[in-house]
Amino acid sequence: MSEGNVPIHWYPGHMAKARRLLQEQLKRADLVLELCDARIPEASRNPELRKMISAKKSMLLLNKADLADPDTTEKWLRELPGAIALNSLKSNGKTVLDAMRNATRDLIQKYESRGVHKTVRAMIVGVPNVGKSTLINQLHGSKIAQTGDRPGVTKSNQWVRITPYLELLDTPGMLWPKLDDQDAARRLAYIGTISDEVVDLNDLAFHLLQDLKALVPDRVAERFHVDSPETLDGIDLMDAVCRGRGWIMKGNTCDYDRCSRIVLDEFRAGRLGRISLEAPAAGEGTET
Ligand SMILES: Nc1nc2c(ncn2[C@@H]2O[C@H](COP(=O)(O)OP(=O)(O)O)[C@@H](O)[C@H]2O)c(=O)[nH]1
Ligand SMILES: [Mg+2]
Repeated sequence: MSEGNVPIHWYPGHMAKARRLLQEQLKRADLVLELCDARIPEASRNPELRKMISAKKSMLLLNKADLADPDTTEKWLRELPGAIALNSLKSNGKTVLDAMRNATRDLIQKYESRGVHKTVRAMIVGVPNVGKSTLINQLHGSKIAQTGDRPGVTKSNQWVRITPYLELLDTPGMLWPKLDDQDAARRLAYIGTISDEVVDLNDLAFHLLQDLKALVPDRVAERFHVDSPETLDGIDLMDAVCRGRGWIMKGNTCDYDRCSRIVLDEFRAGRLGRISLEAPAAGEGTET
């Protein structure tokens, strides 16, 4: 395998269509819930989407907070007033529903004063795989939106009634056409936002190991049975991980494909513990 950088070209054709649809649906929305990933609250916010929703009332949710370092999430919440940290798999949604009610109180009162029963329409937006459909299911109390641990599961827009006063719209995840920052692109790929079919998994795992080594060397040592990972660099680290976990092929060569697949899977499943890859200001993640 090479140690070079394999650029990520990631903008699937169907996203242009998703964008147009979203723009159309936005006209009907009273409120927008923007989901980002609590492990990478910067890289997982789509600047194009933010521009599109800038004229709307919106709320930011840091989802998958159960996988992020709690202290770093606290820092993000101080940095982003009004944002809510969430585990969509577990939360009963009360915090989110209360916040939505507060955000639209004026609107509802305006209608009520005219004797009109107003149904608030809220759109859930965000990059792929961030947990939009899971949140809808949690708020609805049943599996009404399809979910899956890969991008592109939600194809069409589905309005879902949550209460007599609230409807939610699930939307397909949106990426943006141009991303100059390859580090940010990689972080999005680490967490499964960009389809694994369009990225070089060996290159991705190679960089993920480098990042993890810098952030949480002890956990890398423990999980992959590597002595002093902080002293190893690049391909030497990947080799040590292969040997540590026994991913060796005939002829005593390292099985990089197997290594890459498992390293990514284990990171995504939180097997290395709660890790934030981005922190406010300093720009570096921290560990618990
Ligand atoms: N650990 C964790 N996993 C979550 C959370 N929310 C969603 N997921 C998982 O993330 C994957 C993508 O969820 P999905 O709702 O389909 O994402 P969408 O593409 O934004 O609609 C699924 O495997 C979910 O089970 C969360 O808060 N914590
Ligand atoms: Mg979805």
